[in-house]
Amino acid sequence: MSKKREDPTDNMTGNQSQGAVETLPKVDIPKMYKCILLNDDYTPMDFVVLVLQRFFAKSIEEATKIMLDVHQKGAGIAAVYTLEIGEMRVMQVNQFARSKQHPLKCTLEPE
Ligand code: TYC
Repeated sequence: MSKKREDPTDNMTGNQSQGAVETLPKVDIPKMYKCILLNDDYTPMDFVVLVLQRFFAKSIEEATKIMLDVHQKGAGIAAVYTLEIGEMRVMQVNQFARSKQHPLKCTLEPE
């Protein structure tokens, strides 16, 4: 079994009036994953901005900033999600790029 993490800010109600008992937190925080966009020499900048807007719900300003950052640094974080959502976004982006014959690649990385 994997080790579960817990939210220390949760469960802070109901047990503090007597001052003596501090219960353990109850709620697990899911492990999070970064959707990483990789730079390449061929995918048009406009297409990367469109991908960030369509699949990662970014505004045009945010999307442009992230795209330029990836263009300059080689890679960058598009968004952070739980495993299931992250896997789905990565597949959607790679499939969309492939369908338009762009080499853009998105990968998933544990946070
Ligand atoms: N480097 C690409 C160009 O000059 C633009 C680009 C940006 C491609 C970000 C991929 O993830 C990427 N057209």
